[in-house]
Amino acid sequence: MKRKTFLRAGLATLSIAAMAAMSACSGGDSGGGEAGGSGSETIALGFSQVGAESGWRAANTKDIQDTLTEENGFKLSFSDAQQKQENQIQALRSYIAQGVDVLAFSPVVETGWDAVLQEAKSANIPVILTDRAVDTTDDSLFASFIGSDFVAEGQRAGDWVVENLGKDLKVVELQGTTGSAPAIDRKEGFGKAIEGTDIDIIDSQTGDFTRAGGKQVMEGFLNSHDDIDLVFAHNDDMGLGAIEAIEAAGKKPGKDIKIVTIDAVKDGMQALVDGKINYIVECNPLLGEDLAEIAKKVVAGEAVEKRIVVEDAAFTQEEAAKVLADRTY
Ligand code: GYE
Repeated sequence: MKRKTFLRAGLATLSIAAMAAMSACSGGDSGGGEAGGSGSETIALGFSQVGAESGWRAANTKDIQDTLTEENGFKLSFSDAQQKQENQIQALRSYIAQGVDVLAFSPVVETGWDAVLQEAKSANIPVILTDRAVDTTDDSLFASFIGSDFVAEGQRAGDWVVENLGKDLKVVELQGTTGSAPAIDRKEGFGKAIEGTDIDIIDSQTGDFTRAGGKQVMEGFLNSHDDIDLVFAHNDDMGLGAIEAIEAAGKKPGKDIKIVTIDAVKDGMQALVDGKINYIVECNPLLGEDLAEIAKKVVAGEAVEKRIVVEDAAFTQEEAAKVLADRTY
């Protein structure tokens, strides 16, 4: 996949990973099969997914399931938490009880993970975070975090607005899930970009990263404000919901009200090409390959990068038209 920068290697990771490697080799609890050609044991990996809230999430799930296969040396247990933290904690606890070799999850919100992460650590099961960060003071509770820089994504969206749409605008913001890393960070990044301009966020509410949520919140915004210049949506799906609301109100999305979103999934890119969205910052959902690589390393007791930042692109309407046909998700 498109590459990234490696920030720092975690020393704490090595000790957890080394213990995990020992238990993976000695225990018969990992499925026991030989990974094709490599001669190593199959790795039992328990993955707790956020949910199925967006096109991005569907692409992310498919990529993880297509990559962590038996041929690739994995026995994947996968569960969908329906955007509820308690479901994720329950799934992680059940994987710990099963004695998987490694845990991976995309945390729905940032806080509240210390207890379950501590339980994983006590069971010598390393944890890999994918996509979203956790807010913890103890870095030894996870081995590695693979995902995009969400602050940079928000800032890139804001920079484009400042440079291309002018410095005096009234903006409504469709936020992602309250308390989630992408919602917190994209808001912060966009805020930085518009600092010192007359671009004002006149209203901001969560649409929970869903199309239905985006539509509903946008209907409310349109009822209470008649001077909206721009919608900043934290993902494509909420932007697509906003398009429906704007059209239903008899206005033209992309013209009467401009729209900037983040993700660049196929439906979003199509709306960009159709002129209904004005700019999209990409968030790459294809994290499976990195997850497989890091999981193999931690289970083998090798040191891994503590933070892997996935690289993202960004698209104008003209740029989207050139790549749309080749977009696989
Ligand atoms: O942007 C959104 C999804 O965490 C980066 O979650 C992910 C976000 C993505 O629901 O579409």
